[in-house]
Amino acid sequence: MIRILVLALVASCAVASPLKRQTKCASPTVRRSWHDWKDDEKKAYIEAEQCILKSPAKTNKMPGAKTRWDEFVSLHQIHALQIHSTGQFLPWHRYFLHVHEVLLAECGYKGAHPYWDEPRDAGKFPQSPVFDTKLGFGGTGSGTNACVSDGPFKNLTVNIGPGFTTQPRCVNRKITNALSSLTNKAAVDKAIAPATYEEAWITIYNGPHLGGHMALAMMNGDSITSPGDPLFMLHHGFVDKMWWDWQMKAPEKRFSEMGGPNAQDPATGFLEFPGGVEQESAMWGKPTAAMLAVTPDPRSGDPAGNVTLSHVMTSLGIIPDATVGDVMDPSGPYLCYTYQ
Ligand SMILES: *[C@@H]1O[C@H](CO)[C@@H](O)[C@H](O)[C@H]1NC(C)=O
Ligand SMILES: *[C@@H]1O[C@H](CO)[C@@H](O)[C@H](O)[C@H]1NC(C)=O
Ligand SMILES: [Cu+2]
Repeated sequence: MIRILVLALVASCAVASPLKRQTKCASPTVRRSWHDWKDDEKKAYIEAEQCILKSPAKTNKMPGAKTRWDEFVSLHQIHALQIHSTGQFLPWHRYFLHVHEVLLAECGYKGAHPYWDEPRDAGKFPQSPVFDTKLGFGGTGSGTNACVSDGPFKNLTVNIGPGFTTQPRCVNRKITNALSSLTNKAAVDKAIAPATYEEAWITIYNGPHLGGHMALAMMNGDSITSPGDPLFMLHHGFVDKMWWDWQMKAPEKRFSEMGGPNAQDPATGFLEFPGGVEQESAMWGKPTAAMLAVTPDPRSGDPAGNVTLSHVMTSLGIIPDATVGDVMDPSGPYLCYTYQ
């Protein structure tokens, strides 16, 4: 039933969406590491990001969102307690990057989504081309708020966060190179070693995913609104690639293997923090009534407490909803990309 509703929604939205839902993936786009991009490719991507940051909000559903970028960050804020430390972690962030692809397309961008092959720079993050001030994201922030003060994203305002608040603040980050080895090849190999999805989402989550977040402290390392920093998209491109690399070790099985809880266990909350949901809320507050009013049921589409392929993911109207099944194989008709 849900499936039929989703398909109907897709059909009705197909004309408005810049990326139409296809029935076949004939020529997948290729996601490459930022290291391997040509200058003009980097320039086109950065300009599209700047465009999203400056475009006015469109859906008017996200509390506190003033720009298109804010709406995107708000989507993550609203879902924060069901997409971290849960089985939804990998499929939801894969869908989230697809929402980002659509926003890039709205700004005229025609290239592929990037990722950052972090193992190449582990142990020497500050030297990475990712932090270039012209063809990158600028470096570590400066001043008391660690505002990014060089490069294409200096002096830009994000209205979503910190935590569950909506207060204007600068794009900020703080690089701690000593932590960057947490994303090295040995760490990645370990993260993608487990035999089952139920183990692998946890080793990816706790391993290089958290390691990169700690080494970069994007938006004050805020678990709720870190996508405010455009660099998040390169880091999560890398996280998505780790899932893909794990899947590609046994594609016939792993493009349909799903599991893990669909909501945080209130007693545990975020795996990376002590205490449960209630105690952790001291760090970032609680979702406001306006946020709760648009927060989907974490079980949507699942028969019980674990994530299944029929789990429905929503972007609250930015793009049509999709199921976890839709995003399992990136080179399938819904996403149509591959990694190099
Ligand atoms: C930074 O942004 C503020 C507010 O948008 C603006 O008034 C100011 O001129 C900008 N500063 C620089 C150096 O661009
Ligand atoms: C969720 O998955 C775990 C691990 O396989 C299992 O033990 C548990 O019974 C499942 N819970 C539900 C409600 O299906
Ligand atoms: Cu996230």
